[in-house]
Amino acid sequence: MLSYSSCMLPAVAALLVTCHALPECPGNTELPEIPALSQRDGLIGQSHLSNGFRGQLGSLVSPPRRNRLPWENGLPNSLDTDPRDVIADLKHRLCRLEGVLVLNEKIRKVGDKIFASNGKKADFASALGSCEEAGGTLATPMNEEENKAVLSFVKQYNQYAYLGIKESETPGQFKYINSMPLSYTQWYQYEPNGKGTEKCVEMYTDGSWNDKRCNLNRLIICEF
Ligand code: MMA
Ligand code: CA
Repeated sequence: MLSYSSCMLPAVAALLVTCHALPECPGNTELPEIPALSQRDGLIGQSHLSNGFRGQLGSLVSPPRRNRLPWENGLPNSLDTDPRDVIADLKHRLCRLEGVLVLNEKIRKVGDKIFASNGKKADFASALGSCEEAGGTLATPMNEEENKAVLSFVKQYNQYAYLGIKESETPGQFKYINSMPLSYTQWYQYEPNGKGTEKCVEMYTDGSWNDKRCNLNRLIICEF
């Protein structure tokens, strides 16, 4: 039998993929509200969602989209069968979950990235493994705003953290875990200085970076 998570994961994954093109959470004020059903009538038949996405939802919800009948207005969202309402309901529920996680300081959202920490410590390989097992990777700040978000976890747990950066075969040259060259750095003064002996990178409690041996215990911060 299919588990709840195996049923929901494709739909949620498809939803997240298309999230950037859809209205965001209320409270993120730069983005528009979800249009009322009546305003959306003109969209029938020209949905911007991919065929694959509609196909996935089609297997979960039926009948195909139609306008609500007058007596259906005001039904709880949980009884919606129109894919547009199903999507709006899923978005609403995701927004509420994210709100709880932000409020409880479990996650930081920066643009499309979500940073999270479980407050635990591990060596570099184990930390990376934990992040990947959860569907993410090690936190890899690529601009000042992301660096500050990662720093806020370092301060929250008062622990240095490993970043998703490693030394390349060329000593002193560092790259992202996916082998791409760094586009943003925040080295502490005179760092990196390990010259091939410190192949990982830790973040200090002021947000600056130090190349460091990979076998130490450092805070696990992931990005998703
Ligand atoms: C330690 C170690 C290095 C760092 C220096 C800075 C002595 O080595 O943390 O990675 O560059 O301190 O003084
Ligand atoms: Ca160093």
